[in-house]
Amino acid sequence: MGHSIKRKEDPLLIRGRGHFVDDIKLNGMLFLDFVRSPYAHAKIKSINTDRAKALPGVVAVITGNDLKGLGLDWIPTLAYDNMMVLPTEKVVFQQQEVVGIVATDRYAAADAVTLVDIEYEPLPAVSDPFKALEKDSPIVRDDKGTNHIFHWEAGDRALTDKAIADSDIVVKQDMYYPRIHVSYMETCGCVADFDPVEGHLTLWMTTQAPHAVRTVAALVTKIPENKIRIISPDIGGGFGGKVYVYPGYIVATVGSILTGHPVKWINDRSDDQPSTAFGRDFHMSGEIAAKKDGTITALKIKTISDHGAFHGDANPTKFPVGLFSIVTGSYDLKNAFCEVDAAYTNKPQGGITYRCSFRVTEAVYVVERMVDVLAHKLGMDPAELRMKNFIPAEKFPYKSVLGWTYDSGNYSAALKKAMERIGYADLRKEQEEKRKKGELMGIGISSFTEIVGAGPSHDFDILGLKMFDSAEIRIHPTGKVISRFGTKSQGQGHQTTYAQIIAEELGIPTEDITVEEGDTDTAPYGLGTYASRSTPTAGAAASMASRKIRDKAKKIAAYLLEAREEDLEWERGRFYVKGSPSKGKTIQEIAFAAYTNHPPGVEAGLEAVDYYDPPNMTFPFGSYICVVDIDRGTGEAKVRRFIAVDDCGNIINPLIVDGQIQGALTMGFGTSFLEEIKYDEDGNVFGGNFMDYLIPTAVETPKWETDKTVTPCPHHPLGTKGVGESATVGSPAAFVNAVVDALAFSGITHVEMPLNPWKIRKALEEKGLALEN
Ligand code: MCN
Ligand code: CUN
Repeated sequence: MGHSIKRKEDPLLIRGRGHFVDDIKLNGMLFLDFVRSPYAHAKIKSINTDRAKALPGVVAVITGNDLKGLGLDWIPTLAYDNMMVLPTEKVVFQQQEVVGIVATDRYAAADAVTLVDIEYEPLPAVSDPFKALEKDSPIVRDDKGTNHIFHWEAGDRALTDKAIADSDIVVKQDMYYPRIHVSYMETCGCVADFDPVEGHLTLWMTTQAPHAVRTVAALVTKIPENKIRIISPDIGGGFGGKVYVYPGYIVATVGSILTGHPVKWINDRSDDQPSTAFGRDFHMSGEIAAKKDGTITALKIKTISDHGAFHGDANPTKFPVGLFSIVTGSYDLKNAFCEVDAAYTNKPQGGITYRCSFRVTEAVYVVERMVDVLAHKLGMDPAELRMKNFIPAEKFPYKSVLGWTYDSGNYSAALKKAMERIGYADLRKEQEEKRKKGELMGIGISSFTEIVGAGPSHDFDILGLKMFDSAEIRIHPTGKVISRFGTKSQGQGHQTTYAQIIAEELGIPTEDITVEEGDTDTAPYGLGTYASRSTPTAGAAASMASRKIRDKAKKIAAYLLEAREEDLEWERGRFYVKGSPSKGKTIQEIAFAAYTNHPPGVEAGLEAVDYYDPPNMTFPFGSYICVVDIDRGTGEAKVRRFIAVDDCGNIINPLIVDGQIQGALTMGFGTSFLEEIKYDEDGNVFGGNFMDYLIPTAVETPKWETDKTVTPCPHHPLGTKGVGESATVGSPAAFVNAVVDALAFSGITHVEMPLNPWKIRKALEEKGLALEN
């Protein structure tokens, strides 16, 4: 632990020897493609599949009515809603899957897609959630009769209103967190192989949560759970988008059942981007109040959340908006209130993806932006305002006014370190001088607090499945280890870091430890990888299972050494007799004895399983500082420097953590400057492919500087906290704060993401700051 060993998974991947879903080729395998809706909202008057069926190579054509016969035209989502698999009456978003074509090869399937004749009657669509919540809005979901999904609130509204009324200064700011797509390298897909003789389904699929999917599949299809095997092979990025269940998985399975052949479905990019789950789409109105000296007295946030046509969030909390109530962030606030109203619109489902920690992205963005807006209003330095209001280090564990118990933190230390690294005081002087010369430069801070690691099972479940996670460790006679986990890496490096945890606990070299995940037939039950939960849950389980093995190893060692257990001492990888260090047995010798010479009364073998239910979430945090220079001609904001100081407690592998942070910063950068999916009034999608959805490449991406502080988690067996999403959660506020900081002197209080040159140029023009060509 604490060593930057290279990732064990990489040699295979970089030599092209990975095993992704599309690498699976089975005898007689067929291919599935979809006819998709050109309309956002339309009645289906008729579907004629004759021409498609007549095309050579087409084996089956599957419509919503076919699924209806099987009770599979609608299925439950992970958020207690239902979603259409294929429509029978109307379509509810553009690019929705309408008819599935199963053919002998991909090309025949794609050709047949163009031969299905569907008569639509377009209906008025609603793509704006505010309009969706108005009385005369078109209704997206006829089964619900309303576009209002839920109202949710946290905190004391009356006390917060009173604190706001009693304060010296109040500022308000509206802000929109745009709809974005994770754009993983590998699109979603599966291979479904139903064996009619055994009644057994094997489903290789791009899912982050194989066990949960299997249980839900068993309940929905009535195929017994022991006859369903879900395998998540290598996954080319998930980022939350692969927790959701998509029609492709179900129609491929039905296709295999109907044809008796394996069926493969792989989304094209331009199918995937506009139809799979998106992130964010949160319209927030913030209000923050303070005393003249900068003491923050209250925070109030009102939000309209756009969920698209189905509420499908894989949200393991009892709160419909995930962990948004972490919105008081790093600040010691006495009064806070937040409320969210969620709407159905004619868009695909989503909201909780894209390294979000379940709406923590939105919460951090709004509080970190509001603090900056307040600082500018007060004429106070944003760093000073933060320092003044941080939860002091000595107040941990800290109970927030909205109900969370933060485990540990030292926020001022992280901010101080970031300020020193970047030379904050000098930058402020430089900014002042540049402004006199008419040059625009801005400095943006974000001091975020994350909440990850779901979770304590009393508060966290998916459809009743409790959010623990698991590790199973088997030591074989020669001391080599096979370990299996209920989580599923999509690129996070679990094969390496779990091996490091076991190595730390048992002193067995990492190269002797194999880590397996993602096969429901072999791995112990677990809820999967998302919410940066793997280290807090399955990582802890790896520790606990190792310790169980150590307890048994001690018994065997005592027997072998003819000593009493109490007289044995553990050092990494070895028990020895107290006082005579040369008299000892290595873990490998003990493993061999466990199968060849185990003590009477002790079971043979050396293995353990642990299901770890964490006592609390983990609360990683950090302070990021961004410096931007703005071109008054083009409106381009260029990130000159970006320092990220992260604290995720004790670190298992610094190299992997740095990789996680740099990757997540790049995604935060993309969110802030480039990415956005938009819809026009009729629900036509813009940004549904890589021609007009911009993601950062190595060319645009700034050079990240990273650093850390270490505040161990008090309740995790290794003192670690999760980290996978921290930098995506924390960084957008730093980028936007930097751009607004450059412009604030002119009275600009906010510019919406993505901060493209066009938007910044427009803001400059409005204030007479733009240079003419
Ligand atoms: N780690 C560590 N020390 C710590 C904390 C974590 O060495 N103190 C290591 C872990 O052991 C693990 C990695 O860092 O190898 C991330 O751990 P963790 O924070 O527990 O997060 P998860 O493994 O649960 O990954 C989920 C998280 C989420 S929710 C998204 S979204 C995301 C992310 O990880 N998706 C990713 N990072 C991603 N990285 C890649 N390459 N691909 C994705 O799809
Ligand atoms: Cu919110 S994206 Mo991650 O939790 O899989």
